[in-house]
Amino acid sequence: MSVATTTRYEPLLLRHPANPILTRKDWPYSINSVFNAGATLLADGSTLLLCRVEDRRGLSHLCAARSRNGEDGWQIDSEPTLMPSPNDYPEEIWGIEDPRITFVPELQQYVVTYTSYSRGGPGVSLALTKDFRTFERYGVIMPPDDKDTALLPRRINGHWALIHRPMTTLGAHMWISYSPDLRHWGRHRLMLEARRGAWWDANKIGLSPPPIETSRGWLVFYHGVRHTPSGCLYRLGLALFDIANPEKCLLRGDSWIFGPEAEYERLGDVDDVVFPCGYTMAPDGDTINLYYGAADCSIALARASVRSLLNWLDANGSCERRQRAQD
Ligand code: BMA
Repeated sequence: MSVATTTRYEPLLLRHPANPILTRKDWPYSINSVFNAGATLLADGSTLLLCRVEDRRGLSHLCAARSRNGEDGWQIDSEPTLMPSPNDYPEEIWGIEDPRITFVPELQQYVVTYTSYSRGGPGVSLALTKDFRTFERYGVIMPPDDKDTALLPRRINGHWALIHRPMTTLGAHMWISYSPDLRHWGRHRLMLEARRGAWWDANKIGLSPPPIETSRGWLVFYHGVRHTPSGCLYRLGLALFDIANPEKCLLRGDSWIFGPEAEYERLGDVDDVVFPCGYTMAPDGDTINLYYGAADCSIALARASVRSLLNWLDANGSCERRQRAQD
């Protein structure tokens, strides 16, 4: 049985020495903070981050930053790239947050899913773009309370598949839903449950970046939220899902693989948060750049090898059925 006591601690994610790579000081206009960015490679090989920017009222919008190497030399849009539009989309009255980007070859467009925040709580909105300059908004696709979403890059059995995290009386678990047209969603299935009790991922989990397609299945980073007397602790875990049937969990690690340790992760507007919303894949097909919000204040970068992540899951993961039995 794989238990944490027999798990050798290996740093699977390596922090970039220049972290944090983007802070409010880099911004061309006055903001409070920048964090939780979606990420993608553009056609010319450069990296685009769609950053969550919180203004000095406390409301968030999205702003694009582009870099040739994904590490430095960021060109940041001189004004917000996607602002909340509460007149047309009242669900955005308190801002838009935490985007995830999926390039969809069938549509030849990027699909951005993001949190729209209003009196009803956080909901899920979707927009399409070709260039991150103009967007076609589909509006709210999952009503509140729901967040932490990403679209899979291709249809599964003829339907689009969306991972999301509705809050229900059962708790905050990851679900997957299907759609013929990206607007109408159904066939909702529970995908991964938060554990209970003392576990690091008890009670509340959510998808982090979009799933990574590998030869072994969909590799998923998810965040777990531990409630402590001094606040919440956001850490990252790993799971693997069947490629043809993504609601089927093949492996799930017991321990977290990344948590707040560096000062910029431990101290900020919200202490002790690492919150990735995007990754890019290097030309070697194995190295990923994981972009994460640190303490709701800045954007940081960590590198990982997909092969090492899968090896770690083989050594430290177990199947979902056994997880539930342990609960
Ligand atoms: C989550 C989201 C994230 C945020 C985190 C810590 O619920 O709102 O945007 O980074 O809390 O505050």
